[in-house]
Amino acid sequence: RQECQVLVVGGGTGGCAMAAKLSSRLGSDKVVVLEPEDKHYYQPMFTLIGGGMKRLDQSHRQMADVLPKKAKWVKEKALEFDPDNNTVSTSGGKTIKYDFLIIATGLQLNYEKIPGLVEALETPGSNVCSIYSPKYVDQVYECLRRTTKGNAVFTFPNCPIKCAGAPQKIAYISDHYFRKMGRRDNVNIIYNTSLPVIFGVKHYAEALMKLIKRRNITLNVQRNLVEVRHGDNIAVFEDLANPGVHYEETYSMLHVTPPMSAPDVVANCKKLVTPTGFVDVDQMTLQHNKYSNVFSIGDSASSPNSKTAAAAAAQSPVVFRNVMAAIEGKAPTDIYDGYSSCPIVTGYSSCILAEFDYNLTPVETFPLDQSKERYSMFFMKKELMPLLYWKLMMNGYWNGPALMRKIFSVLKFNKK
Ligand code: FAD
Ligand code: UQ1
Repeated sequence: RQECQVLVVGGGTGGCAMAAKLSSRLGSDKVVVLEPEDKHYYQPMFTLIGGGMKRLDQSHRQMADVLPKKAKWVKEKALEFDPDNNTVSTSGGKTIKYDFLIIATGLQLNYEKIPGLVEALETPGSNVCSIYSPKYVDQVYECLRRTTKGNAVFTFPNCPIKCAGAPQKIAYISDHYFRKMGRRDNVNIIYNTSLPVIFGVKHYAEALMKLIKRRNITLNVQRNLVEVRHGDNIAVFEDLANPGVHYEETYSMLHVTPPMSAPDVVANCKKLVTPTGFVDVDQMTLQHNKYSNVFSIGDSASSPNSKTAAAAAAQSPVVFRNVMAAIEGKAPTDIYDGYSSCPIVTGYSSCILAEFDYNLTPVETFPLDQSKERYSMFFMKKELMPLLYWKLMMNGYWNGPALMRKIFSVLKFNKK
């Protein structure tokens, strides 16, 4: 049995940022981080690894070096939450009692939900790949290199996912790759999405539709991958507008974005979650709707923002101030506006930087039209963001770009 003031479950993007902020304020050994993994991955780099622009070993650090020294790391998994008794039981047989709990367990990748997919991904020399897992991301560039003709098919599942732009980023990078290699005339690029539109924010969707047309990419909406027949190189899709109607697509290369959900241990704790399995928080304060000493940050929270590291960054000062208020016995007052951001990499030197809030209204940081493809935004995504992540965000110093945006607007660089 162990006790702590604040227990952070999950030492990924949101959990590590919260542990850094809170342990710095509260002092040594007040904060416990429960996290079973040895490595902390900077997942936004996976898209670039898929395109051969970065290596997998550049995307991770040792968890011990990333988690704050002032917090105590318990290298175990949360197995059961008991919010009525303020305890979490762990895979090592511990029961940790907390005053305040922050759930930052991210999303679970459910590759096994698509029949045939795991077998296809795990066949040596497979032409099926996925940027979403460190286990499969290296296969993406290998697939690109091997594909000389036929259909390169890209999928987007029928559920909320992290970085909803990533499934199309890898399609655009692939398009650019095949053009550079002089193979594009022989390779069809097919982007099959379960969504009814290419992107949820109209301002960027319009720019992306033009790009798709100009680059001759086939877009099929409301198509959900339901099976992979690896031996025949066939992917089976369901037409979500006509349930039960299936299409078979022959592929030379298949890039899969898997179904995702909150981790089972979280989703199974019915007291803590909404019917869809996400931690039931107030979308403004990120405090639990029933248990006032419980908060959630990042992908496992029920707040209806687009799930990204950028969103977790913008949530982090809100959760920090609201937890501090709760510790002082006060009601939470800080509010998260739903900010999220998605650098939509469109090739080997260009990027559209989408930024928006709960209303799906663009909230742009820079004094230029971010819906245009730009090298500056690509450089920021590829070279600056990793530094910002490791040096600032993981040490609790990055609260998202709101301050930067205000400075640009005070300097009258704003567009309006
Ligand atoms: P994570 O960072 O995933 O961390 C969750 C942690 O919880 C993990 O360390 C895990 O081991 C731990 N955990 C899980 N279950 C348990 C348990 N039972 N007990 C204890 N610990 C547990 N975001 C952007 O802002 N910009 C981008 O360009 C971008 N691109 C992306 C591209 C790809 C391919 C991917 C996969 C993601 C991308 N993201 C991007 C999204 C971003 O990485 C996530 O939104 C972010 O990491 C979410 O943070 P989190 O803390 O909620 O979860
Ligand atoms: C961001 O804050 C963030 O989290 C650290 C990302 O993930 C790596 C991003 O991709 C982006 C774009 C932001 C937002 C930052 C700026 C400067 C617009």
